[in-house]
Amino acid sequence: MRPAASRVPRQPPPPLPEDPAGLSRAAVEAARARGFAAAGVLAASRPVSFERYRAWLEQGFHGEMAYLERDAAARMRFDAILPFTKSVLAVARAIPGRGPGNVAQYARGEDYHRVVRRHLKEVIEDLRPLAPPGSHFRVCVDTAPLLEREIAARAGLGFIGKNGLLIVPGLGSHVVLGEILTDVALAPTAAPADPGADRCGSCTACLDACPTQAFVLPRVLDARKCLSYLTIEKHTPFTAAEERALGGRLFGCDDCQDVCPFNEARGARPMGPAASIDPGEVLALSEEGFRARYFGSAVWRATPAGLARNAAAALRREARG
Ligand code: B12
Ligand code: SF4
Ligand code: SF4
Repeated sequence: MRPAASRVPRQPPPPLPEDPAGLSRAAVEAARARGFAAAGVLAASRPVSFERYRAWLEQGFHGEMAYLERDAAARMRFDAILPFTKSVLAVARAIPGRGPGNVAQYARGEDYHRVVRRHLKEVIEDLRPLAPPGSHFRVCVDTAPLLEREIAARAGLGFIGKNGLLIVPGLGSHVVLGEILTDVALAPTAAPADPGADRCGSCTACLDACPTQAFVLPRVLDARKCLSYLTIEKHTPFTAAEERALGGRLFGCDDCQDVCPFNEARGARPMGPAASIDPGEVLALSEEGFRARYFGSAVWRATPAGLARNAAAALRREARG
């Protein structure tokens, strides 16, 4: 496959802004005003966790997620996504709903990719009149070849817990991440002295609670064992052991977050909309029915066949009692 960079037109970079610090503050304020719980600016530089990423792939921990291997090298340089990238505005958005259910909390309600993208585009519209003429911006949410948790940690949004997730102090890990890449040189916001610092102390609750013991080490996940991977990203049939481990889940898993003490400030997040999918209804859905029901929801990613496989496994579990 051709590198993504060769498909991106190389426009000339814009002139330097007159007030990089003021523009950076405006970017963070705009993100806050558009509902992001945390925001920060990072100067675009080589990622520090790329070697870790490559080692993870070499172990085969990514399983069937071939796209992570295919576009691995693009994660080395932001220019593969936006030519002359100088700065990144990193944001975290709280997941609105909580409560039990067979669908992970981030996937309830409108697809977060759409929500984050929409609000980041509004942030760009807020910034454009303040930025030098000829500035370029690019919104990314989850699917671009970026190491999003590293970016968020280095931009000062929070730290990475032993469950591998970005934890925003005072809010917890139930956040989704997004970025605006720009060729404007914004002043970086205060960065943590050590973005990889361990703030979990002696706690190991997430590692102990994982139903499949998917963590090889703190922060190192064998995704092939993770129920989120099995229900969403794996497309081949389940083995008997995998099916047993699912425990009736239809989409994703929250166990390594539910036990985390940093998620205890729950007042910040109200109870959310319907949290469970009826497996019997899923099996009755045609492809058209799946589209009508799940287009615009994160559940769409599971595909009709994948969700039906998960539903059939949940029904077999119910039948076993
Ligand atoms: C592939 C993927 C998965 C895979 C693999 C998960 C994994 N841990 O890598 C599967 C399908 C299993 C998965 C599951 C989930 N995912 Co996911 N996933 C991704 C994706 C697309 C890529 C992740 C990746 O690159 N992994 C590769 C390996 C090497 O990562 P790693 O070993 O954890 O190391 C990284 C960090 O820990 C960090 N890091 C580690 N050490 C250090 C040290 C320093 C100094 C620094 C700076 C950084 C750093 O940098 C590394 C590279 O980024 C990202 C989006 C993105 N583009 O980044 C979302 C993302 C990580 N997922 C997300 C979510 C919400 C989930 C789930 C919670 C969903 C659910 N409820 O079912 C679960 C959580 C499982 C878990 N505990 O990790 C969110 C996480 C938000 C957050 N608070 O951090 C992301 C960021 C998507 C988004 N835009 O919001 N996911
Ligand atoms: S999402 Fe579930 S299966 Fe995956 S690591 Fe966390 S607790 Fe384990
Ligand atoms: S459960 Fe404990 S070890 Fe895991 S991320 Fe939270 S504080 Fe860290």
